[in-house]
Amino acid sequence: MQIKTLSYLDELGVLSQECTTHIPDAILLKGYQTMVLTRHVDERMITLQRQGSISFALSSFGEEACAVASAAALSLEDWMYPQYRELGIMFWRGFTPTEYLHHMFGTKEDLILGRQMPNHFGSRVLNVVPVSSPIGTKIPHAAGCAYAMKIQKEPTIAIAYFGDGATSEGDFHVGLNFAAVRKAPAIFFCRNNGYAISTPSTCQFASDGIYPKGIGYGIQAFRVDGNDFFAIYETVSQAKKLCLENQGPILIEAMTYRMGAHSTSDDPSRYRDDSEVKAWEKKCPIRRLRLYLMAKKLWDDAQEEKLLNTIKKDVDDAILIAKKTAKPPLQSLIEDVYFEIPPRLNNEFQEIKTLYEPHE
Ligand SMILES: Cc1ncc(C[n+]2csc(CCOP(=O)(O)OP(=O)(O)O)c2C)c(N)n1
Repeated sequence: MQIKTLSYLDELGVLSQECTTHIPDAILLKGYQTMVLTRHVDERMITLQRQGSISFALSSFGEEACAVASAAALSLEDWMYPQYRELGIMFWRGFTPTEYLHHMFGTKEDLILGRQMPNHFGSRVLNVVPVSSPIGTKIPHAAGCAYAMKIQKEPTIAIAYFGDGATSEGDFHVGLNFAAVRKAPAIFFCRNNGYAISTPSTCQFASDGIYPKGIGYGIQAFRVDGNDFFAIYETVSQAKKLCLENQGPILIEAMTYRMGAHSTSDDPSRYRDDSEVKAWEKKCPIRRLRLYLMAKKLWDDAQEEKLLNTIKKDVDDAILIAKKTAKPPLQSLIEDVYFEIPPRLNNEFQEIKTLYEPHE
């Protein structure tokens, strides 16, 4: 079986064929600016981790279009279940650098009060369910959420994002099968970025990528160029339409590449050749969209400089604010799970209190 990869925007920023979905210029411009912001924030987080200011960071270098273009094609009422390389969905939906920095520093203003690792973002008002570390667990959650929306006749969908590695988890198979049987309006968005930490996809599965796994469950699948804003936007728009016509769920395999290390705990030079990374530089989703916008006279060098200066200032300010903000109260460690705190937990808390030296 020959699987076609949908692609519109070439490496020079030229549309190789007319995109059948009309994408308003305002969406392209906001999408571009959101990808640039995401890239800059990711870079700064890695530096902060190296300086010892935060404990950990993951980036979405090279994969920004997957998050931003898919978020652009959906509406705020659609539920999102990110893995961890989807920071772009947060910024698209209006999360500010300051809100993100509070999360990365685990301050008292962090929406989850520092109870999670950095990069485990989420927001109730933005309909983004917080990231959790165990890979794949959000896939059945999204399937269940989508099914609930179908029962309640809500005109919305749920989208679960994950990497190729997550498709080797049982949760992937459980989630897809459940959603397929119940025709739940769910979009399963797989970023096939070539690696699960140090394991290349060639050592992960014998199938031709992820696409056939959807077909195996009776799910309509699409394979797209994951570095092409146009192809992703169109496919996700189409997927949502199919879901709402009760033809879902849909599996999307976005072909992309993890340009950075897996995380700040990883050294990719131990397991992959730099030439591979270099070859993907030309496919950068941000560069491709910038070239397109410039050729269409929607963007120029002066606007680029202004954008970079604004982003730099916003992120500098956000870092200063987060650094100055107190940590959450120690008591928050044991709150928000039980209506009444069980005695054993309380005893443990009393013990922790004797060891605790406040940072403020
Ligand atoms: C259930 C589970 N097993 C293993 C891990 C360790 N782990 C964290 S990220 C990761 C790789 C995931 O790869 P993939 O889904 O392809 O996403 P990518 O990091 O490439 O974006 C692994 C194995 C985990 N967090 N959870």
